[in-house]
Amino acid sequence: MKTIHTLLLIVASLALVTACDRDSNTQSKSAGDENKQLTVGFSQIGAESAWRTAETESIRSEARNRGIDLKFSDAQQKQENQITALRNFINQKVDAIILAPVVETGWEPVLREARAAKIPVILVDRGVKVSDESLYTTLIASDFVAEGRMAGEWLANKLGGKGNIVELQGTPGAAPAIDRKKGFEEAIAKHPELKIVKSQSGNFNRAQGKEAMEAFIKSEGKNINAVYAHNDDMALGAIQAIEEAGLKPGTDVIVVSIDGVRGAFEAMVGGKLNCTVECNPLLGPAAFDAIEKARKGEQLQKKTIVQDRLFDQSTAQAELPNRKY
Ligand code: GYE
Repeated sequence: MKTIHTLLLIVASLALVTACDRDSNTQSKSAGDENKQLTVGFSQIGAESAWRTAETESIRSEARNRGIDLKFSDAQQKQENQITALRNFINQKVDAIILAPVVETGWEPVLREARAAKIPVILVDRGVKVSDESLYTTLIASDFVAEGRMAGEWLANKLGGKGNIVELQGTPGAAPAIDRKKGFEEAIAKHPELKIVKSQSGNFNRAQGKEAMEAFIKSEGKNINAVYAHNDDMALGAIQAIEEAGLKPGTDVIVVSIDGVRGAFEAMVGGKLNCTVECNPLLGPAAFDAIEKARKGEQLQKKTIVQDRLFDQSTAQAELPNRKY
Protein backbone atom coordinates (compact mmCIF):
# COMPACT_ATOMS: atom_id res chain seq x y z
CA MET A 1 0.00 0.00 0.00
CA LYS A 2 2.73 2.45 1.13
CA THR A 3 4.80 1.81 -2.04
CA ILE A 4 1.81 2.58 -4.41
CA HIS A 5 1.26 5.80 -2.45
CA THR A 6 4.94 6.83 -2.80
CA LEU A 7 4.87 5.90 -6.46
CA LEU A 8 1.74 8.06 -7.09
CA LEU A 9 3.48 10.91 -5.27
CA ILE A 10 6.55 10.63 -7.53
CA VAL A 11 4.39 10.57 -10.72
CA ALA A 12 2.33 13.57 -9.58
CA SER A 13 5.39 15.69 -8.74
CA LEU A 14 6.97 14.73 -12.09
CA ALA A 15 3.82 15.92 -13.96
CA LEU A 16 3.90 19.15 -11.96
CA VAL A 17 7.52 19.85 -12.89
CA THR A 18 6.85 19.48 -16.63
CA ALA A 19 3.69 21.60 -16.51
CA CYS A 20 5.62 24.39 -14.80
CA ASP A 21 8.30 24.11 -17.44
CA ARG A 22 5.74 24.54 -20.28
CA ASP A 23 4.10 27.67 -18.85
CA SER A 24 7.16 29.76 -18.05
CA ASN A 25 8.24 32.45 -20.54
CA THR A 26 9.08 31.63 -24.11
CA GLN A 27 12.72 32.10 -23.46
CA SER A 28 12.97 29.29 -20.96
CA LYS A 29 10.62 27.17 -23.06
CA SER A 30 13.17 27.09 -25.85
CA ALA A 31 16.01 26.32 -23.46
CA GLY A 32 16.94 22.65 -23.92
CA ASP A 33 14.39 21.99 -26.69
CA GLU A 34 16.45 23.45 -29.52
CA ASN A 35 16.43 19.97 -31.10
CA LYS A 36 12.67 19.73 -30.92
CA GLN A 37 11.04 20.16 -34.35
CA LEU A 38 9.40 23.57 -34.46
CA THR A 39 5.73 23.86 -35.39
CA VAL A 40 4.71 27.14 -37.01
CA GLY A 41 1.21 28.23 -38.03
CA PHE A 42 0.98 30.31 -41.24
CA SER A 43 -2.26 32.16 -41.95
CA GLN A 44 -2.16 33.25 -45.59
CA ILE A 45 -4.70 35.57 -47.21
CA GLY A 46 -5.36 33.46 -50.28
CA ALA A 47 -3.97 33.18 -53.82
CA GLU A 48 -5.30 36.34 -55.47
CA SER A 49 -2.13 37.17 -57.42
CA ALA A 50 1.16 35.75 -58.75
CA TRP A 51 2.79 37.80 -56.01
CA ARG A 52 0.78 36.05 -53.28
CA THR A 53 1.57 32.56 -54.55
CA ALA A 54 5.27 33.48 -54.69
CA GLU A 55 5.13 34.55 -51.04
CA THR A 56 3.40 31.33 -50.03
CA GLU A 57 6.01 29.24 -51.85
CA SER A 58 8.86 31.25 -50.25
CA ILE A 59 7.53 30.54 -46.75
CA ARG A 60 6.71 26.90 -47.45
CA SER A 61 10.09 26.13 -49.02
CA GLU A 62 11.98 27.88 -46.22
CA ALA A 63 10.07 25.83 -43.63
CA ARG A 64 11.05 22.67 -45.52
CA ASN A 65 14.70 23.78 -45.67
CA ARG A 66 14.72 24.31 -41.90
CA GLY A 67 12.83 21.13 -41.05
CA ILE A 68 9.94 23.11 -39.59
CA ASP A 69 6.45 21.63 -39.37
CA LEU A 70 4.37 24.33 -41.11
CA LYS A 71 0.62 24.37 -40.53
CA PHE A 72 -0.74 26.29 -43.52
CA SER A 73 -4.15 27.97 -43.71
CA ASP A 74 -5.60 29.69 -46.82
CA ALA A 75 -8.19 32.24 -45.71
CA GLN A 76 -9.83 32.75 -49.13
CA GLN A 77 -9.53 36.54 -48.61
CA LYS A 78 -11.68 36.45 -45.44
CA GLN A 79 -10.50 37.95 -42.13
CA GLU A 80 -12.83 35.74 -40.09
CA ASN A 81 -11.09 32.68 -41.57
CA GLN A 82 -7.73 34.06 -40.51
CA ILE A 83 -8.96 34.71 -36.97
CA THR A 84 -10.28 31.16 -36.77
CA ALA A 85 -6.95 29.84 -38.09
CA LEU A 86 -5.02 31.80 -35.45
CA ARG A 87 -7.26 30.43 -32.68
CA ASN A 88 -6.65 26.90 -33.97
CA PHE A 89 -2.89 27.51 -33.98
CA ILE A 90 -3.07 28.80 -30.40
CA ASN A 91 -5.04 25.70 -29.33
CA GLN A 92 -2.48 23.53 -31.07
CA LYS A 93 0.23 25.30 -28.98
CA VAL A 94 2.34 26.09 -32.06
CA ASP A 95 5.76 27.61 -31.36
CA ALA A 96 5.12 30.68 -33.51
CA ILE A 97 2.61 32.21 -35.94
CA ILE A 98 3.20 33.91 -39.29
CA LEU A 99 0.30 36.15 -40.33
CA ALA A 100 -0.32 38.03 -43.59
CA PRO A 101 -3.29 40.14 -42.43
CA VAL A 102 -5.82 40.71 -45.22
CA VAL A 103 -6.96 44.06 -43.71
CA GLU A 104 -5.47 46.47 -41.14
CA THR A 105 -8.03 46.48 -38.34
CA GLY A 106 -9.91 43.97 -36.17
CA TRP A 107 -6.95 41.89 -34.88
CA GLU A 108 -6.62 43.01 -31.23
CA PRO A 109 -8.64 40.23 -29.50
CA VAL A 110 -6.95 37.29 -31.22
CA LEU A 111 -3.47 38.87 -30.96
CA ARG A 112 -4.09 39.28 -27.23
CA GLU A 113 -4.86 35.55 -27.04
CA ALA A 114 -1.63 34.69 -28.86
CA ARG A 115 0.35 36.94 -26.54
CA ALA A 116 -1.30 35.38 -23.48
CA ALA A 117 -0.20 31.99 -24.83
CA LYS A 118 3.33 33.40 -25.26
CA ILE A 119 3.27 32.61 -29.00
CA PRO A 120 5.24 35.15 -31.05
CA VAL A 121 3.35 36.55 -34.07
CA ILE A 122 5.39 37.58 -37.12
CA LEU A 123 3.49 39.81 -39.57
CA VAL A 124 4.49 39.50 -43.22
CA ASP A 125 3.86 41.97 -46.04
CA ARG A 126 0.82 43.76 -44.57
CA GLY A 127 0.64 45.69 -41.29
CA VAL A 128 -2.11 45.96 -38.68
CA LYS A 129 -3.53 48.93 -36.80
CA VAL A 130 -3.43 48.12 -33.05
CA SER A 131 -3.46 50.27 -29.90
CA ASP A 132 -0.58 48.25 -28.43
CA GLU A 133 2.37 47.37 -30.68
CA SER A 134 3.49 44.61 -28.31
CA LEU A 135 0.58 42.57 -29.66
CA TYR A 136 2.85 41.40 -32.47
CA THR A 137 6.56 40.61 -32.49
CA THR A 138 7.68 42.22 -35.76
CA LEU A 139 6.47 43.21 -39.25
CA ILE A 140 8.47 42.39 -42.41
CA ALA A 141 7.13 44.43 -45.33
CA SER A 142 7.73 46.99 -48.04
CA ASP A 143 6.99 50.70 -47.70
CA PHE A 144 3.73 50.89 -49.65
CA VAL A 145 3.49 54.70 -49.46
CA ALA A 146 6.95 54.94 -51.06
CA GLU A 147 5.88 52.47 -53.77
CA GLY A 148 2.84 54.61 -54.61
CA ARG A 149 4.99 57.73 -54.64
CA MET A 150 7.54 56.11 -57.01
CA ALA A 151 4.75 55.07 -59.41
CA GLY A 152 3.18 58.56 -59.26
CA GLU A 153 6.43 60.40 -59.90
CA TRP A 154 7.29 58.12 -62.82
CA LEU A 155 3.84 58.64 -64.38
CA ALA A 156 3.87 62.41 -63.85
CA ASN A 157 7.16 62.55 -65.69
CA LYS A 158 5.94 60.25 -68.49
CA LEU A 159 2.77 62.31 -69.05
CA GLY A 160 4.54 65.64 -68.77
CA GLY A 161 2.46 66.54 -65.72
CA LYS A 162 -0.97 66.42 -67.36
CA GLY A 163 -3.62 63.82 -68.20
CA ASN A 164 -6.52 61.67 -66.94
CA ILE A 165 -5.75 58.65 -64.83
CA VAL A 166 -7.96 55.75 -63.82
CA GLU A 167 -6.98 53.85 -60.66
CA LEU A 168 -7.36 50.13 -59.90
CA GLN A 169 -7.30 49.83 -56.12
CA GLY A 170 -6.42 46.78 -54.07
CA THR A 171 -8.61 45.10 -51.45
CA PRO A 172 -10.53 47.74 -49.44
CA GLY A 173 -9.02 48.12 -45.95
CA ALA A 174 -5.75 46.38 -46.87
CA ALA A 175 -2.53 48.20 -45.91
CA PRO A 176 -1.06 48.17 -49.46
CA ALA A 177 -4.28 49.53 -50.97
CA ILE A 178 -4.55 52.35 -48.41
CA ASP A 179 -0.86 53.32 -48.59
CA ARG A 180 -0.26 52.90 -52.34
CA LYS A 181 -3.20 55.24 -52.95
CA LYS A 182 -1.82 57.74 -50.42
CA GLY A 183 1.72 57.75 -51.87
CA PHE A 184 0.49 58.06 -55.47
CA GLU A 185 -1.87 60.94 -54.66
CA GLU A 186 0.95 62.69 -52.80
CA ALA A 187 3.14 62.47 -55.92
CA ILE A 188 0.56 63.67 -58.45
CA ALA A 189 -0.74 66.42 -56.17
CA LYS A 190 2.26 68.46 -57.35
CA HIS A 191 0.75 68.43 -60.88
CA PRO A 192 -2.68 70.15 -60.97
CA GLU A 193 -3.35 68.97 -64.54
CA LEU A 194 -2.95 65.34 -63.53
CA LYS A 195 -6.28 63.95 -62.36
CA ILE A 196 -7.64 60.62 -61.14
CA VAL A 197 -10.97 60.58 -63.02
CA LYS A 198 -12.11 57.10 -61.93
CA SER A 199 -11.07 54.79 -59.08
CA GLN A 200 -12.40 51.34 -58.19
CA SER A 201 -11.23 48.18 -56.38
CA GLY A 202 -10.13 45.15 -58.36
CA ASN A 203 -9.21 43.28 -55.18
CA PHE A 204 -5.67 42.63 -56.39
CA ASN A 205 -6.82 40.04 -58.92
CA ARG A 206 -6.59 39.95 -62.69
CA ALA A 207 -10.23 39.17 -63.57
CA GLN A 208 -11.63 41.95 -61.38
CA GLY A 209 -8.94 44.31 -62.70
CA LYS A 210 -10.16 43.58 -66.22
CA GLU A 211 -13.81 44.11 -65.29
CA ALA A 212 -13.11 47.45 -63.59
CA MET A 213 -11.06 48.62 -66.60
CA GLU A 214 -13.91 47.65 -68.96
CA ALA A 215 -16.24 49.82 -66.89
CA PHE A 216 -13.75 52.72 -66.97
CA ILE A 217 -13.45 52.47 -70.78
CA LYS A 218 -17.23 52.30 -71.12
CA SER A 219 -17.69 55.52 -69.14
CA GLU A 220 -14.51 57.43 -70.09
CA GLY A 221 -13.64 56.03 -73.54
CA LYS A 222 -10.62 57.74 -75.16
CA ASN A 223 -10.54 60.29 -72.33
CA ILE A 224 -8.21 57.91 -70.40
CA ASN A 225 -4.47 58.67 -70.71
CA ALA A 226 -3.18 56.26 -68.06
CA VAL A 227 -4.10 53.51 -65.63
CA TYR A 228 -2.49 53.14 -62.19
CA ALA A 229 -2.94 49.64 -60.76
CA HIS A 230 -2.07 48.77 -57.14
CA ASN A 231 -0.66 45.44 -58.38
CA ASP A 232 0.58 43.82 -61.61
CA ASP A 233 -2.19 41.22 -61.80
CA MET A 234 -4.89 43.92 -62.05
CA ALA A 235 -2.72 45.78 -64.60
CA LEU A 236 -2.46 42.65 -66.77
CA GLY A 237 -6.26 42.35 -66.63
CA ALA A 238 -6.57 46.02 -67.60
CA ILE A 239 -4.23 45.46 -70.57
CA GLN A 240 -6.59 42.75 -71.85
CA ALA A 241 -9.57 45.14 -71.55
CA ILE A 242 -7.67 47.95 -73.32
CA GLU A 243 -6.77 45.63 -76.23
CA GLU A 244 -10.34 44.31 -76.48
CA ALA A 245 -11.51 47.94 -76.74
CA GLY A 246 -9.23 48.35 -79.78
CA LEU A 247 -6.72 50.57 -77.98
CA LYS A 248 -2.95 50.02 -77.65
CA PRO A 249 -1.84 49.41 -74.04
CA GLY A 250 1.51 51.05 -73.33
CA THR A 251 0.93 53.61 -76.11
CA ASP A 252 -2.68 54.88 -76.27
CA VAL A 253 -3.03 54.20 -72.55
CA ILE A 254 0.06 54.26 -70.27
CA VAL A 255 -0.01 51.42 -67.71
CA VAL A 256 1.81 51.64 -64.35
CA SER A 257 1.65 49.09 -61.52
CA ILE A 258 3.36 47.53 -58.50
CA ASP A 259 4.80 44.09 -57.60
CA GLY A 260 7.40 43.25 -60.26
CA VAL A 261 6.16 39.76 -61.07
CA ARG A 262 7.52 37.94 -64.11
CA GLY A 263 4.31 38.54 -66.11
CA ALA A 264 4.81 42.28 -65.69
CA PHE A 265 8.35 42.11 -67.06
CA GLU A 266 7.17 40.10 -70.05
CA ALA A 267 4.45 42.73 -70.65
CA MET A 268 7.05 45.53 -70.44
CA VAL A 269 9.33 43.74 -72.91
CA GLY A 270 6.22 43.37 -75.12
CA GLY A 271 5.55 47.12 -74.85
CA LYS A 272 2.12 46.72 -73.20
CA LEU A 273 3.07 47.68 -69.62
CA ASN A 274 5.17 50.80 -69.09
CA CYS A 275 6.47 50.57 -65.53
CA THR A 276 6.29 48.46 -62.39
CA VAL A 277 7.56 49.10 -58.86
CA GLU A 278 8.97 45.92 -57.37
CA CYS A 279 7.60 44.60 -54.05
CA ASN A 280 9.56 41.56 -52.93
CA PRO A 281 7.38 38.58 -51.82
CA LEU A 282 10.28 36.26 -50.95
CA LEU A 283 9.90 36.84 -47.20
CA GLY A 284 10.36 33.21 -46.00
CA PRO A 285 14.00 33.45 -44.79
CA ALA A 286 13.41 36.75 -42.93
CA ALA A 287 10.23 35.40 -41.30
CA PHE A 288 11.94 32.29 -39.89
CA ASP A 289 15.03 34.26 -38.86
CA ALA A 290 12.66 36.47 -36.83
CA ILE A 291 11.04 33.40 -35.23
CA GLU A 292 14.43 31.99 -34.22
CA LYS A 293 15.47 35.31 -32.73
CA ALA A 294 12.17 35.66 -30.85
CA ARG A 295 12.52 32.15 -29.42
CA LYS A 296 15.99 32.99 -28.15
CA GLY A 297 14.44 36.02 -26.42
CA GLU A 298 16.41 38.42 -28.62
CA GLN A 299 14.95 41.92 -29.10
CA LEU A 300 13.63 42.47 -32.65
CA GLN A 301 12.99 45.82 -34.32
CA LYS A 302 9.25 46.37 -34.74
CA LYS A 303 9.42 46.78 -38.53
CA THR A 304 11.83 45.54 -41.19
CA ILE A 305 11.43 47.45 -44.45
CA VAL A 306 12.18 45.49 -47.63
CA GLN A 307 13.83 47.71 -50.29
CA ASP A 308 12.03 48.09 -53.64
CA ARG A 309 13.20 49.19 -57.10
CA LEU A 310 11.37 50.67 -60.08
CA PHE A 311 11.62 49.11 -63.53
CA ASP A 312 10.35 50.38 -66.88
CA GLN A 313 10.63 49.36 -70.52
CA SER A 314 14.21 50.69 -70.67
CA THR A 315 15.40 48.26 -67.95
CA ALA A 316 12.98 45.33 -68.20
CA GLN A 317 14.75 43.28 -70.88
CA ALA A 318 18.03 43.20 -68.95
CA GLU A 319 16.33 42.45 -65.63
CA LEU A 320 13.95 39.72 -66.84
CA PRO A 321 16.45 36.81 -66.53
CA ASN A 322 17.10 37.74 -62.88
CA ARG A 323 13.46 37.59 -61.78
CA LYS A 324 12.83 34.95 -59.11
CA TYR A 325 9.04 35.36 -59.01
O1 GYE B 1 1.09 43.72 -53.89
C1 GYE B 1 -0.51 41.97 -54.21
C2 GYE B 1 -1.11 41.00 -53.22
O2 GYE B 1 0.17 42.48 -49.69
C3 GYE B 1 2.01 43.44 -50.80
O3 GYE B 1 -1.01 41.64 -51.96
C4 GYE B 1 0.89 42.46 -50.86
C5 GYE B 1 -0.03 42.65 -52.03
C6 GYE B 1 0.63 42.51 -53.39
O4 GYE B 1 -2.38 40.67 -53.54
O5 GYE B 1 -0.15 41.36 -55.40
